[in-house]
Amino acid sequence: MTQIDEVLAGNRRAIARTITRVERGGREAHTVLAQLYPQTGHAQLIGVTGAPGTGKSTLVNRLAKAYRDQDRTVGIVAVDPTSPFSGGAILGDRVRMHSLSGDDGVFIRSMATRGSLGGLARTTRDVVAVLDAAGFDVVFVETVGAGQSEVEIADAAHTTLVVTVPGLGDDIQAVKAGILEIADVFVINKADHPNADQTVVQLRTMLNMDPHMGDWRPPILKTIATAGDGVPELVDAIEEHYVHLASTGEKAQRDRARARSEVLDILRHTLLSRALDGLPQAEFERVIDRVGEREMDPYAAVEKLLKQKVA
Ligand SMILES: Nc1nc2c(ncn2[C@@H]2O[C@H](COP(=O)(O)OP(=O)(O)OP(=O)(O)O)[C@@H](O)[C@H]2O)c(=O)[nH]1
Ligand SMILES: [Mg+2]
Repeated sequence: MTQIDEVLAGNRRAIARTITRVERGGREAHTVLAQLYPQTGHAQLIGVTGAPGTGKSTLVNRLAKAYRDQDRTVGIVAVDPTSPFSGGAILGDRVRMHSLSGDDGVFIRSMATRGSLGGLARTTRDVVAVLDAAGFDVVFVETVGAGQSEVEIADAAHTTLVVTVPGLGDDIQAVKAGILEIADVFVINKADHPNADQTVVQLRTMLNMDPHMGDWRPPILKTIATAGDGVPELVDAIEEHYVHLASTGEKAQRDRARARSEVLDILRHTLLSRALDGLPQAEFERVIDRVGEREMDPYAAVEKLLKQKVA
């Protein structure tokens, strides 16, 4: 059996090794993906994003258990996490009885490689593709909602959960980061803290003012991830959104949009690396210096670099 066959058969060691190969990027990663890609497209992809410490991992642990209770297998990709996945250990006893660790139906992978070769969003998608091909029914991608790549990652999901906590500050930040637009479901976690209801009202007001709202109105749900409160309702909301996507044809649209942005993304990286390939670093730095000194404008610099490349 080749390693690819073993991945398709769900062999955990093969999956782990293949993810490592994919993360390294380059030609070898491309070969792996070429073989796996035809087998992807079956997993339900759920993005979970939000400010640091809002309880995303705790929530994903809970959601994963809920899906396991439905006999669905779960892959989890945590991008650049500051707090590790517990595998269920920090959760209550009731849950610990069937914690995630040791469950063959769950595969957890943390990606600490910020600024990886092909870009974080690129690598994350490839890792998700491995888990998809390996047959996991549901794949969660947890990202700290801050920058463009996080938005891109969330964009690649069927359903994106935006997690906030009670308090106005975070909500304003969420809006600033452009995260409001990507939310299919809002989660106000840590609803055991005061002002949760107030936050719901504030968020609803903001949503009602949003002119871009389509025919899906993102629900706002309160959860206490540590206790599991609100998690069944959250699962229902995710499933409702997934059914909505399928029944309105939006799923096909999103899948196509995802294919387009993937191809454009790879094209961009490929063109850039071709343009820089074989160009001496010193030469590149010299041009940058001249732009810095205002001896050359940045457009002229690019023309010069491209010409040097041809010469
Ligand atoms: N009071 C309370 N604490 C919570 C709740 N959910 C999570 N926490 C706690 O908040 C802390 C952060 O939780 P994580 O799940 O690691 O949060 P995260 O968003 O994944 O954090 P990063 O990955 O570091 O951005 C932990 O100490 C959790 O136990 C909740 O509903 N209520
Ligand atoms: Mg986390």
